[in-house]
Amino acid sequence: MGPEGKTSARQCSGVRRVRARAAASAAGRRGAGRGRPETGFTLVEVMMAMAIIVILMSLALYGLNAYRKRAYEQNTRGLIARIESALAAYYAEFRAYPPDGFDADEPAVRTDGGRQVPIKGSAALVYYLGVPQLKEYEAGMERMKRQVGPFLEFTEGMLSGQEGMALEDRLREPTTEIIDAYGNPIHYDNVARRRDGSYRVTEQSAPGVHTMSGFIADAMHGPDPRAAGGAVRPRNPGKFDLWSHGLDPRDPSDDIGNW
Ligand SMILES: [Ca+2]
Ligand SMILES: [Ca+2]
Repeated sequence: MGPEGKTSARQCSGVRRVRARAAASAAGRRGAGRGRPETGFTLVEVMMAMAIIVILMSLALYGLNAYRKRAYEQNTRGLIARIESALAAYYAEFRAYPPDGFDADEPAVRTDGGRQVPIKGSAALVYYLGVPQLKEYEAGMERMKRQVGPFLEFTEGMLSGQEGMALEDRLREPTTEIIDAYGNPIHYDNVARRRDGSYRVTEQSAPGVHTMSGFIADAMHGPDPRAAGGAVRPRNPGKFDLWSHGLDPRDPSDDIGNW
């Protein structure tokens, strides 16, 4: 036998081995097919897939909640910044910030529409910033009046009131308050300095003290964030304090103020 014959014999035996392996493999598959179906999932596989779906869904929900929480907070910070700008424009005209209705020596009263109604807190701001005001001034020997404002262009979503209530009706109502992104009233305290050196500061821990409509319930209302050790101190002495009770009205740690 020559070298060619040897090669041929090796090739033949190689082919036989391949065929034998293929046959064994086919038999194995048939054997497996008899044990359980080839398609479908085991209970463990289904449970694992469901667990993964639950984990992904809870992660998405957590992300959405965190996003909404941030959006509400930013919205409320933006609202407070807008009120601050409007108060600066009011100050430029009157050389004082609007009265808040808490200080006996500086009453806050609405005089439009033939009614004289006391107002307080952010309800006072709705009037002084959202409704044109008359400014008295002297021109030579004469006392003149001119209309100034509104200093803040309110939208329905910024004000309390019933669903569908028009903006003009909200602005006309003396109990209408400015509401934060959480639907609760913004707090306003004019903390101007009196001649005797004291500040016009009022603790706003009880809802009846500072809201006109009382729609925020006692149980839902937190302490004045400026109160500490039995005393309440102005955060912006000589100016004004503005704040929201944030996501949790009872927890002072998430309050949002202009300080
Ligand atoms: Ca005050
Ligand atoms: Ca809070």
